[in-house]
Amino acid sequence: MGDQQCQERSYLSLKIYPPHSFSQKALIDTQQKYKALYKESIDNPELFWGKVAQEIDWFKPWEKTSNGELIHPQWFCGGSLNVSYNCLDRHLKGNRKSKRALVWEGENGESLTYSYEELTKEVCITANVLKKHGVGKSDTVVIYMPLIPQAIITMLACARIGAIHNVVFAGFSSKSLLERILDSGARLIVTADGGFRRGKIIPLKTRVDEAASLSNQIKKVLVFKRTGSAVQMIEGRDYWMEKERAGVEEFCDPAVLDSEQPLFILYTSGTTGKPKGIVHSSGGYLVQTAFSTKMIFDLKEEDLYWCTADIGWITGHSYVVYGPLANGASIFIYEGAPDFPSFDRFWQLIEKYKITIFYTSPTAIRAFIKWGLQWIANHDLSSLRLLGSVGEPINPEVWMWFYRHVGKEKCPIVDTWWQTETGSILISPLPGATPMKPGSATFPFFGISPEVVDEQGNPLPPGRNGFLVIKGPWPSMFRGIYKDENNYKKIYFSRIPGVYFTGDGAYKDEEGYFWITGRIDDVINVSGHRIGSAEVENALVSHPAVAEAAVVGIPDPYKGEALIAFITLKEGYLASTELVQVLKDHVVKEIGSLARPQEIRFLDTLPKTRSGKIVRRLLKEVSLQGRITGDTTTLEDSQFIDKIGKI
Ligand code: 6R9
Repeated sequence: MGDQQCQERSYLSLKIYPPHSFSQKALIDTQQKYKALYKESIDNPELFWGKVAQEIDWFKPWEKTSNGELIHPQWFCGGSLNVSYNCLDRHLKGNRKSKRALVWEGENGESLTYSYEELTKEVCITANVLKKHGVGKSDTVVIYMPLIPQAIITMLACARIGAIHNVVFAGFSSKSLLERILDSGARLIVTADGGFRRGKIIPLKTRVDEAASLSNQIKKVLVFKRTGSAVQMIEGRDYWMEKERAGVEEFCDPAVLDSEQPLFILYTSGTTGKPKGIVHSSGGYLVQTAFSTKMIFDLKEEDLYWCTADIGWITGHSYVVYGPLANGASIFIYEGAPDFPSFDRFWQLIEKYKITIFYTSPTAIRAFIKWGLQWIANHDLSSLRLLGSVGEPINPEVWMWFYRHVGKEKCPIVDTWWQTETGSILISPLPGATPMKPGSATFPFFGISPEVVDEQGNPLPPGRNGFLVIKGPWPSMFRGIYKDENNYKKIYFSRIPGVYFTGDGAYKDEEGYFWITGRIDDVINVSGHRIGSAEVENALVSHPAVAEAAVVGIPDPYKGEALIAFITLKEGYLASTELVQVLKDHVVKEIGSLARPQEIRFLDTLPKTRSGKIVRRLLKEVSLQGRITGDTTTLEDSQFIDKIGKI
């Protein structure tokens, strides 16, 4: 066993208690209190969530807390509310009118601050522009933007009028964008002329033009100015936001919406070749994101909270925008990458703005470790009081580095496990109460009953790895896959009936701590982003040289997992380093740079079962060990094993 592995093992038995100074002021300050409230929440979920829901403002109170269903759940039935009202207007009544709602820094160093009053006004103006362009309740609006305040303003503007936003991450290609536009039925897109990333301009409007040219579904494009780069504007279709906002009213009445009104659709990768449009509600989603933000991040009025996720992902929806703003928190967002123009960009920002809560990903932390302590040493990070991690399992030694060098051993770390589908965090420490174990997401949040089970759904004893499932519904649970009822039922509720199937593997230790071991399906987690093997395979096969493709994920010291593609070529094509480059570029063009394979390997045949299914498991083993140990009796081509051993 190597030194590093030895160290990892020794961290596994480590328990770190929340610093006393933190617990003293925390909302939940002892494990006993957590346990008592948790028991209450499980014994009587209706009563529990009913109480929690009173923390948000309802235009009309709900009649029934929930319909009790796991499949097609409904929460706060009969109630009506407006999510943007809850994130904005209600704070104006109290003393938060001039409180900072949003602080932003651009990659080029520009900075902007919006008070709650200013943010409300901007949201109203944008909502009125959307209305002027014909957007109404339940219409879908695609948002394809860099991380600038206007992106958040547009999300809230949709929420204000009951339109359903579909945010597409700015790193996705025009093809991926088009796929999401078509599936969600959007006729209007909100974008920017471009965004800054590592000194370069991401040509967002050009990509929108490409997507729009391939379909006549897109009738209107509203464009914010960010980079000032020249863009083509098509008369009657494209409009500058700056011009459109002039002349609209500065107030927009928040629409009175049913608790179950969809708030947004967000696409995420699954095991099929097509991303799934995950649909979230208004009432249940807001109640649980607001409550979990308050409890898990132990929010205080003076906090300046920075979650580094992009709004293109669920973390950006729940823990950049809706959860914190519903609590009247001050949020910070940054447009650029952590390594530009220098490796200490994030530390500069924490020091400059006196950030108090810093929520990021294991991938980012692994990069900080790689760049070295010299980048962090000269910065004053004493404003920090709480750290968080999300998106992938965090290695214990990466956890320790974060704890020591960023938190200086005085900040608890909340390792938060959840998914696009769950809407909010389901397993996490409570920072003032939970004794932490580096690498474990620890215990379930209030109202949540996770279990580790075998293929038949039987609970497994401590230490045994199995499937992570969740028993019973919770308010922020997704309401479906957009226009895909079959897969909704099949993927999440069929394999083990009666529970929600997460697609993750996990085990519980003797003390009941949950340890998430990663995906058990064909979803690969690269730098915290979910990528479906089948999507990358489809992209590869769409190239004329490729006959067949199989994509697997292998552990990567920096990205968590890296993509390895195995391909067979069509007649007349020869393997070469040039072709490798061409194929990598092709995937980037088809999906986006996040799906670029790290390696492409050529084979003359792919391993298949007798029924013709590619056995990715074998390819993964080969990539990892250079040899095959698993069961191979169902393989069609037994020669394959000899062949692959030689590549
Ligand atoms: C929030 C988010 C979900 C998948 C999930 C799991 C992995 C997320 C994790 C974690 C271990 C954590 N994941 N948080 N694994 N520890 N704290 O990331 O949503 O993009 O839908 O990804 O990410 O594998 O199933 P999403």
